[in-house]
Amino acid sequence: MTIKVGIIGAGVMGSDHARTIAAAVSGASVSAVADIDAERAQSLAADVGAAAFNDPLALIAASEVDAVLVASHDSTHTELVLACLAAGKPVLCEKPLALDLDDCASILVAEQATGTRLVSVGFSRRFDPANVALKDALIAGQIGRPLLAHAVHRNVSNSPDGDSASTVLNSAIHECDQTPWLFDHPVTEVSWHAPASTSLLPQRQDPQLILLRTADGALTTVEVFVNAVYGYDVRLEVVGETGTLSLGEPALVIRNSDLARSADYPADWRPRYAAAYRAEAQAWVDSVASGKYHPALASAADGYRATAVAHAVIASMDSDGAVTTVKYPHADLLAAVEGAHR
Ligand code: ISE
Repeated sequence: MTIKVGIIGAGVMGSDHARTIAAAVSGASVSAVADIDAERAQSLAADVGAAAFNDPLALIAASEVDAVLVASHDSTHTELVLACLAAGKPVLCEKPLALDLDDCASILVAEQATGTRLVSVGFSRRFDPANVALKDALIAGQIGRPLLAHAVHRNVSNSPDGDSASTVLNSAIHECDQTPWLFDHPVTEVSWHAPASTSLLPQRQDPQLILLRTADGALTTVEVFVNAVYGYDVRLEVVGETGTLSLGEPALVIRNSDLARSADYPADWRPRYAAAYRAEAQAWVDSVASGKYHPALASAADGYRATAVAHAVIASMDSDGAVTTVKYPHADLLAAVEGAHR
């Protein structure tokens, strides 16, 4: 059985996912590509042997599409995920699930109405081999009880037209998901802080420092710096009662030459997370084929929670860094959805 995947969005991530699924995921093919830019859709579709669509809703409805991967602009996610649910088709939506909490809730309601679990969210770090090994070591008790973590998230340059809130909703959203995933406790309280800001990205605060407290009391510091220039650099260290765990440096080659020791950084996230994207797509395709939700995939409820944390961070940003409680206003809905899927 081959799952025919339709990809919406032929930009950086849509193209990467399409090529990964076409070349490296078993049991799947890319049957359709849609983009508002017809040429871009045509060119990616030709590369992966798919049909090109201009209208994403037509792609969702198409008989040659069994499952949909949404990698279009963040602001389009809600409408497209809801259309997939209305069509009864499984959907893997890039993060964030939606920019607004009510939109996330409307997705949860629509998914609940289908009586099955059709929505997955592209929190790919859950599939990164290093992140997974770190979490396994934590669960195995290798450093005792975790007390705090330091996360660093630096891009070379990213969405130059975005504002400070978009840094949180588009980039730090990874740590908004990674932190509760790692500690297995929800984020309860946050604060946002502004160091001196780079002159290279004048319309937004860059870098930002975010503190996330989880219900177990652990505190995570997150530096998110979207115009760090020198390389794509993501780090994580967890400090426990008896030791620390950190991600290894991702460089595969260390160069010794000219009296120097050096290694290359990737220019963006694609090389750093290639294995994670492949494993995530494989898990998703397997879950679609088997009709059984893969436990490592982030669910719509996970997507909801990450957006809730991001909004608390933005509320702190808007109130000079005040410590802000994270609100999960649709708690009953979350409980109902998760209870039904247990
Ligand atoms: C991008 O969408 C990603 O998912 C990357 O992992 C992240 O580093 C980047 O900041 C986001 O814009």
